[in-house]
Amino acid sequence: MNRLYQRHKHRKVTNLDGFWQFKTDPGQVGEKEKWYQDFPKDSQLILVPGCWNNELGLYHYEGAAWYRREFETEKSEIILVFHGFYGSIKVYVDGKEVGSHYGGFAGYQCLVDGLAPGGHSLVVVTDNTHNDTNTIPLSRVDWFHYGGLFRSVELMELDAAWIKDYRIDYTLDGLDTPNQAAAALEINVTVQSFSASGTHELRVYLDDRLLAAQPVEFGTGSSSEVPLRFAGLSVPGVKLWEPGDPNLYLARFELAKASAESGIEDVVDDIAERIGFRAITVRHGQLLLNNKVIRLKGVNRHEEHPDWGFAVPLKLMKKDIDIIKNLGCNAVRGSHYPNSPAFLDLLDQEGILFWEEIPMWGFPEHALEDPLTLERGLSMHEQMIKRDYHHPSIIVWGLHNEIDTRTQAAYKVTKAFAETVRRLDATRPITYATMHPLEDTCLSLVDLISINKYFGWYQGKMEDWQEFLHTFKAKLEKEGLSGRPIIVSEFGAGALYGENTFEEQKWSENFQAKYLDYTLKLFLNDPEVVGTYIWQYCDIRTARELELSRPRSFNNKGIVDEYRKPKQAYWTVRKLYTEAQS
Ligand code: ADA
Repeated sequence: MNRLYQRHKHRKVTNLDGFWQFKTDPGQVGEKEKWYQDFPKDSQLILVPGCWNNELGLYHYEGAAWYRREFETEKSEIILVFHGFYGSIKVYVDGKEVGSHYGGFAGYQCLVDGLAPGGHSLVVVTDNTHNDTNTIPLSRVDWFHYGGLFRSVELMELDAAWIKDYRIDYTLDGLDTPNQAAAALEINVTVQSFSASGTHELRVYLDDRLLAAQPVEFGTGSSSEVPLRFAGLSVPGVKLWEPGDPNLYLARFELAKASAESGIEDVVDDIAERIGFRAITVRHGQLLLNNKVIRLKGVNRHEEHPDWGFAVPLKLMKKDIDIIKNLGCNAVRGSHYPNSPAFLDLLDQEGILFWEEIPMWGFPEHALEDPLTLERGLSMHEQMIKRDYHHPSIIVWGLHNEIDTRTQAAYKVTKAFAETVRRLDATRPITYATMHPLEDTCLSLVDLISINKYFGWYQGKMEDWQEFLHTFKAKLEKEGLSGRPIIVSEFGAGALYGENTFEEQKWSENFQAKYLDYTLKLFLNDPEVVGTYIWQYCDIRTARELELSRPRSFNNKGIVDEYRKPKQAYWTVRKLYTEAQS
């Protein structure tokens, strides 16, 4: 299940999940041998959504792999939606290439036109190969490069015209008086005609109440796009979205044509988007939600499970949220890539604050200097914001994680990212997670300052955190940045589930619990630290590059293990987070 509410009543959507033909292509011969026309006879069946590395015998496979199935359409214009894959994708319908895309965590929508009604063949090749210079992510990451179509695939059939794009913006007034908030909405919509002509109407509903409507004139002949703007739509008495009371509204767009003969209206297309009204601001060193100071009590979560890879089932997503809420958290960082749309819907429903970022992890200077890195990073930010802009749970965009922010190259990339993200979304603060806080040259570019550090694990002792925070704040002051709120975006220690010792030795549950008890208390008592994200929620598989420093080939810093069994630290953190004020 990909979304948790009905997005279309009129537009026909068919789920293409299930068994597809599948063949890996380690020798990269598929294109030459035209597998998109003649799929190899010796293919196997594989389940979509899924990651091929979870199939027997394919654990280590990294490279290209081909998928094939058939579909039926009644319409000539369709969209094939690939909700998630790792790396790149190329799509072929009836043996012809119809689209390609790089970066699969935010999905890909492939518009195909001119199809004859009836059955068609669909072939895709997706490739999770990485390098050390310009793939995002690079080869060296601290998670597993699971390949494949790991989220649902859908077929959407379009009528003579469709709602191509929309964006709902709002400002809020009266936040400080209980139940008196009023929203002023501005809505932009683009509709496109393939073969429609004559007068149509575009209507906007909010929870089934008609909010506004505008006529749309499509010219005759070739495909045309019409932009529409609805401004100054006021909604009094809105119920705000916040943790503990996550009120949601359903905005719905409908494109209709009045039929001259019968006078009856034909709905041509429709789409719904769930929104929440809330304001997130940074002021005087604090983070404010709906004008009230909020502390982020969070965990870092990888959307991963050893049996499913990134194809985490909805039931497990819900269980993760239950475990995280039970921990006393109000925040999750989606380390280190855009999460599944279903998980974001769950966060909206459950009132959890989310940090979303692109998978740009650990880039060294030479990779930051590569022009393709910048181009791909910018495009990934655009894809992520376009897909997820309306989720009220998302309160911050993360530009990147642990790149070499001591360098000029990082400054250039961060500045370009910051400008693009702010242009696309002026409503949310931005940040990135730095591993070089004391030498970082990019901090002035973002609204929130986020630190990843592991004193007492990789270096020094846990007590070094105190001295470090002191020195870091002095640096911020010297650079004129002392008003910026600080988040500790990663801190933690590894523990093997079941390992308990009298000694305080690394990899034991008791050491991890002690570590988090000490560090979390320190941060929760620091007025300049507005948020903490423990590294990490659950144990995860790691990439081959890091296996030797990671027992079991897992990153074991989870406070629950990979099967979500709690370690001792879970209860330590639960006590501290539950007692701390939000
Ligand atoms: C980094 C990184 C995480 C993880 C962590 C660790 O901070 O951002 O993805 O690798 O270190 O466990 O060392």
